Amino acid sequence: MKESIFLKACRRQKSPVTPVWLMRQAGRYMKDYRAIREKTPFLEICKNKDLVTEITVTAQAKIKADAAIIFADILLILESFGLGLDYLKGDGPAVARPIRAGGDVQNLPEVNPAESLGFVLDAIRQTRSALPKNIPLIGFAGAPFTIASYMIEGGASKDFRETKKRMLSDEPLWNLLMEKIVRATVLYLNEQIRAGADALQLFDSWVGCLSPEEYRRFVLPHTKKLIEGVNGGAPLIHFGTGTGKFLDLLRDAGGDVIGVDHRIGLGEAWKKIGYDRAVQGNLDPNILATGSLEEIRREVKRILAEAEGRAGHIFNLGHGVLRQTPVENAIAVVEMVHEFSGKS
Ligand code: 1CP
Repeated sequence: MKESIFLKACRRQKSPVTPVWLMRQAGRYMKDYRAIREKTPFLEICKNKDLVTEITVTAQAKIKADAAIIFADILLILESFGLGLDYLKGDGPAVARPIRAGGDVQNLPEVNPAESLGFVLDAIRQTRSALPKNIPLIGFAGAPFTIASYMIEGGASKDFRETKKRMLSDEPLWNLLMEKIVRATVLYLNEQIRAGADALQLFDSWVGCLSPEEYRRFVLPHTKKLIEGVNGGAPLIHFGTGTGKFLDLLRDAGGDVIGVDHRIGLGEAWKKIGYDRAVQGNLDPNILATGSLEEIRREVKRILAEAEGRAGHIFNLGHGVLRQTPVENAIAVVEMVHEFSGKS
C-alpha cells in the first residue's frame, strides 16, 4: 500500500505515472450498477454491505482506477440528523423535513455516526478487505456548506436562494447549524479511517455559488475546524466546484490535496493554491461523456502538460462522471493518463 501511486501523489511524492480515479466512478453510467439499481432502491443498496462491496470493487476493477471510492452518499448523514431522506426515481434526493425555522436548527440532535452510520463503516471494513491490497479505498463526506444547503433547500437546487437567505439574515443561527454539521462530520470521518479508509474526500460541491468574501466569513472557519478535527493520518482531498475565484481560501481551510473543477486551467489553479499542496483534477465530465477519443486524448495531454510533471497531481474529472458517459471512455481515459504521463 505504501507504494500506491495515488497515496504517493497525495503526499507529493514522485511516482512513475500520474494516478487517476474518477469521481462517481461507480454511478449510473455503469451497466453493472444499473442492473443492481433496477431491483433495489438506492438507500437499500447503501445499507447492504455486500452490494456496496460489489459495486465499489467492480467499478475500480473495470476502469482500472488507481483508487476506489466507497459506494455511499454525502446525504446519508441527513437521516442521522432525523430529517428524513428518500431518493426518487430520476429526480434525485428529497429531504422529508427540511429546516424551515430557527427551532429546527436548535432541535437537531447530536449525531453518533458510529451507530447511525454504522452500515457505511461496516461496508468500508468489508470493501477494504475485498479490494486488491495495493488499491487505496477513499472514504468521504459532504462539507458543511453543501450539507447545510440540502438541509435547507430540501433537495437539489440551482440558485441556493433559501440557503443564502438564512446564511445572510441570521449569522448566529447559521453558525450553530454549521457547528452541528462539523461535529457530526469529524466523528464520521474519523470512524471511516478507523474502519479502513486509506484517504478521505470532503465534497463541497456547491460552495462555488458564494463570493470569496462570503466563503471567508460564513464557511472557511467551519470547514477549517472540520479538517483540523480529522486526525487519523489519512490524506484528505478538499473538493469544490466553481471555486476558481477563491482556491486560496479553500486551501487555507485545509486539505492535503485540493480538488479543482474544469472551469479553470489546472496550471493557473495550482499556482493559486501553491506548490506545497497536491491537486486533483480537472477534465470536463462533458468531454468524457460526449467527446471523441481524439478530443479526450488532446485534453488529457493538455492537463498533464499544465501539471508540468510536478509530483502531487492526481488526475480526475472536474466533477462527477455524467450518466451518459460510455464506459469505454472511462476505461480509455485511465489508460491515456498512464500512457502519456509515463516517462519513457
Ligand atoms: O438513483 C440512483 O441510482 C442514485 C444516484 C446516486 C448515486 C449512484 C446518488 C444520488 N448518489 C450516488 C452515489 C454517490 N454519491 C457516490 C459514490 C459513487 C462513486 O463516486 O463511485 C458519491 C461519492 C456521491 C457523492 C455525492 N452525492 C455528492 C458529491 C459529488 C458531486 O457529484 O458533487 C453529491 C452532491 C451528492 C448528492 C446526490 N446524491 C444523489 C444525487 C443524484 C445527488 C445530486 C443531487 C443534486 O444535483 O443536487
